[in-house]
Amino acid sequence: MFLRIDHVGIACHDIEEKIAFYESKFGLRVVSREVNEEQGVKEAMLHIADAPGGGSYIQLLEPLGPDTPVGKFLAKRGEGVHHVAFGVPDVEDALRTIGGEGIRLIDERPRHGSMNSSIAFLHPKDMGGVLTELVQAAPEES
Ligand code: MC0
Repeated sequence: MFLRIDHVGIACHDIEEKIAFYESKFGLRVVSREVNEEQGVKEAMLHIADAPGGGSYIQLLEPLGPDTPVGKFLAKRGEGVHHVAFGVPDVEDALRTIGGEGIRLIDERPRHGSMNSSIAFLHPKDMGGVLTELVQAAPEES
């Protein structure tokens, strides 16, 4: 079901500072930036590699406010890995299959994600403490 690791989401207080860090230390390149109001984040995708069904990225996440998923995470745990996202061929199919396994779905239906992907989250309490995201890349990227 999982094609690749699509991205690792990293929560940070200052996205510009973290972009500069990854660019200067590792030569990574920002390929997309977006403010996603629904998810309460400002985010940037830094390309790592091309992979089956899409790319593979580091995603930097700065919260739009304290009462957002990333804002609450930063207050509780500080900066660090916020979630792991797996590429899937079809996010609705994946949700049906995973829901049938009794794993709690945060999203019953796909939402808008980075670079026009379709995304859905699985609850960390049913995923060994790891907030897990499913990503279906936008058609032109596949
Ligand atoms: C919270 N918890 C986590 C966690 N966030 N555990 C692992 N990883 C995380 N990222 C744990 C808390 O420590 C707590 O455990 C319990 O879950 C409840 O947390 P809470 O702080 O009370 O918060 P809730 O319950 O209101 O919300 C947690 C939940 C939420 C995961 C349901 O953050 C959510 O819906 N996340 C999905 C959306 C999201 O994260 N969006 C931002 C990225 P204890 O043991 O203390 O009870 S958007 C994105 O990434 C998009 C742009 C994209 O990829 O394209």
